[in-house]
Amino acid sequence: MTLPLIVPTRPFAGQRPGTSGLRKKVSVFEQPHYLENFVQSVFDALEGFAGATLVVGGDGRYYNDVAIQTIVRMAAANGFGRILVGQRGILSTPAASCVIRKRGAFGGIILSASHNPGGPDGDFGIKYNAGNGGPAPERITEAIWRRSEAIERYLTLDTADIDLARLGVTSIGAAQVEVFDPVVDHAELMATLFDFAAIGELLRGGAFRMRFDAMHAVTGPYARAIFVERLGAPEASLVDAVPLPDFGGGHPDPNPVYAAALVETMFAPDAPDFGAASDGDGDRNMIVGRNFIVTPSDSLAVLAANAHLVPGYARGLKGIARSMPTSRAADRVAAHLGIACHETPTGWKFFGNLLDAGLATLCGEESAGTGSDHVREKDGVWAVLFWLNVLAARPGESVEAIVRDHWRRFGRDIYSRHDYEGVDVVAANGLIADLRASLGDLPGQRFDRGDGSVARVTLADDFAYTDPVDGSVTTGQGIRVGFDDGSRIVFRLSGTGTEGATLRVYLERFEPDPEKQGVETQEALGPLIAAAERLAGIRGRTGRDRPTVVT
Ligand code: VG1
Ligand code: CO
Repeated sequence: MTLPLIVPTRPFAGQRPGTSGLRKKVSVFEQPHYLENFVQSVFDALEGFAGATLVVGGDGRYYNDVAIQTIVRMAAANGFGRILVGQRGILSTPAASCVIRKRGAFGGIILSASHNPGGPDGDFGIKYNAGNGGPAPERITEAIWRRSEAIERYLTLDTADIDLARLGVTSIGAAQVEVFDPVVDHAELMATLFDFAAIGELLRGGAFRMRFDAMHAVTGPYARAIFVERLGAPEASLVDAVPLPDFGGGHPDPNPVYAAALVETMFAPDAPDFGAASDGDGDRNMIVGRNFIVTPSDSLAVLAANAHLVPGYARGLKGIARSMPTSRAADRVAAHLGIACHETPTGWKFFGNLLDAGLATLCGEESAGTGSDHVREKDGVWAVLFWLNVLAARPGESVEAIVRDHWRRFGRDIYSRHDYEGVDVVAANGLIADLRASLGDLPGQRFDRGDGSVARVTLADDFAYTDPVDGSVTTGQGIRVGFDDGSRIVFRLSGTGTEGATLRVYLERFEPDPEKQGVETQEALGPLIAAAERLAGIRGRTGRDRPTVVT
């Protein structure tokens, strides 16, 4: 038997996981021992996995295959008994969550930088998911980071690469490595939740056309297996459905800026009825109707309000959870249904406890993430199927009609996020620090509402969260400024970028009057945008006169 090699190493600074794992430039990960140090720190932060199962896979981006070979050897050397690897190294984030749960694995390692660009000059990332299938909670990610600061050695094996293309089991050291089909388990789970007969009828009928843009990222194979092979949608419904290591040079972030091609198709005269896209690792979703983009916060609310039409959720929702910067649209549905709506910090890791404890069924984030208790990650293909199921159950109603009807019933939370990417780190930190310092002075301040009336600040704080299940406290999660007319501005810095800082400004205003709900979003938010500038001095501090991305 091959004995583990003990390789001496020294710590790298900065191996602290962010909103969703450790993300760095590929060139950073390519440094000798960099990946190994982090992986060993993960294993050192865990206990009790001798002989247990580890799931490994990624979004197919550049360096995915190299990293998988390294991780497999290290997992075997560290005493895992069985290592499950997605064929060709492919495994979407939600599918990884599904497989960890279904196969009773101890945990999993997912290689992805999600919506960040890939390729030799792009980004790479790695995250650990626990046995519930969800992102490691902060208790574990902080332990991994502390370990990485003191690491002196890692364990590996001197063995040949495994063949990632061939399904089946091989031995390495004392461990068995199983290369498995990455789409089957997830597709089977989807079939238990949705009315595949009704969706299939809709997609095969000819009167309804969909377009799914996989952005050359991981969802291509999942979309083909489900929409085409199981549900009978024409092959032409899929675009950019072959995963590429550099995502075809694109930015696999499903929003109107980076998925402009899909938006163009959906706004053309002969547009399909339904459009959708997913991101690098398949956990995000963008939903577009004909001439109509669905705001992710609205999408969560619409799905919640229509969940009774979907077999997997027809028995009712236990609760809803949304990240703090996500609009309050879902809260209104929760109130209507008589269930709780939990407000968590940004990042899916905060939903895990609520889902495990049965306190929430649906979860969502404004960043195009929606999911449920079927796994412990957000799930792009799941969200698309949910929408298709709703459309099948409300025949003749378009995506736009369904959303407008929702606004009429619940009111419209007019919402937008402005991102300032690649901003100077010192300037961005200064902006947030000064806002934090001014919180005490804000309540009572008056801001012009744009129609001659004024709104007063009623809430100004730095969001902190106490997990209702384990009591853990997370602080510093974003500056919230709330007004007496229900409007809100949130400022926070991204925890997923790799270059400089990204400032996110989240803006929302409630419009209950159906007569006024047709307004253009940026126009309707104009006074709030001006208030954000007055509060934070964004232009002067960042040197930018407009956001990089508006969603
Ligand atoms: C962003 C989003 C957040 C999401 C996270 C991971 O984080 O805002 O809602 O959970 O990405 O999504 P940040 O810290 O950059 O705002 V993914 O698809 O990258 O796993
Ligand atoms: Co993602």
